[in-house]
Amino acid sequence: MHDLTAPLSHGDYNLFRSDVVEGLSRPQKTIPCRWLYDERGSDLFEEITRLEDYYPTRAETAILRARQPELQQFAGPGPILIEYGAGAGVKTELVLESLAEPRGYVPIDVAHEYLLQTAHRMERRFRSLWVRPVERDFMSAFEMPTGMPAGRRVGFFPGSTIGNLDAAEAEAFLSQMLRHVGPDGAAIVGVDLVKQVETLLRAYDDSKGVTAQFNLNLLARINRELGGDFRLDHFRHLAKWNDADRAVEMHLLSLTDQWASIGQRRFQFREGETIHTESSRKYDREGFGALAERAGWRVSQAWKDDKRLFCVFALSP
Ligand code: AVI
Repeated sequence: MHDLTAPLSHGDYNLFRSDVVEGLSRPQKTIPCRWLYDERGSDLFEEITRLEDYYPTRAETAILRARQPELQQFAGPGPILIEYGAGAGVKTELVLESLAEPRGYVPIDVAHEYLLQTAHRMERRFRSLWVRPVERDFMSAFEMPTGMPAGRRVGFFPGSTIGNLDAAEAEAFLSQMLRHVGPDGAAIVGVDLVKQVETLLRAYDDSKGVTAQFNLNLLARINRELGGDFRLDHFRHLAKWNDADRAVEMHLLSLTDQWASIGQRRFQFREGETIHTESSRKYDREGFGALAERAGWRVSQAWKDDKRLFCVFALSP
């Protein structure tokens, strides 16, 4: 999901512009969270994952490390790992190391540079591994590459990225993953858990202000790439808990009555009005289990960290 380098293609430019214009025309202004990840946004997100206040990356890595023997047993001998939204592939090495003689690795991401870097790194690190990067948005419908070696296919979706999908998207994603791995396959999915609201809000409004920069960078990107004239100092980052959706939401709060333009289009903002830029849904075991079941999976194992902040689910068809 991380767009590392490339300037927007014509098609992406049109999509970005129409998503922003359409989203800012709604009663609750909103911009899809995928646009947070330009080069600067991707760098800021990597910085977030290293913050003390942002616990999910640390907790998930600790689980994957502690459960290496169980992961190996779950995946079986000679598996093929399929990683959705591979990005920089930070946790990939940890999982590939756990597996017994993995035969293949298929990283999937829209970020060309990250994808190739990760693919090459894994090829060098695991000499006999069959590696085929797939440059696709993991939410689009697509097929696995041809010529995959025989072996159990294991889908890998770490980082609680599933939390950034709404219920329908999450179910569609899990269904497609099941189609990709087939009836003999498996999946490993990292999911952030519901917890004290205070802990959640600290993770999404960190004391160093990196998440605030990450969120405000979206307005800088609109100014730069779409010719907008947003005044960044007239907006503030806001993280809030939506109890009905069980999600932490990021918003950009207008600090004053103001107008902003994108080309010929003008948008009015009232003081206190917000642009909703991301939802990060949190689950419990039952809630995620029910979602997985609707998509044709069953929970085989659910591994939590010591503080029960995060859960890695092992799913079977
Ligand atoms: C990528 N995704 C799982 C992150 C999350 O926690 O929802 C994105 C993020 N937004 C703010 N901080 C991190």
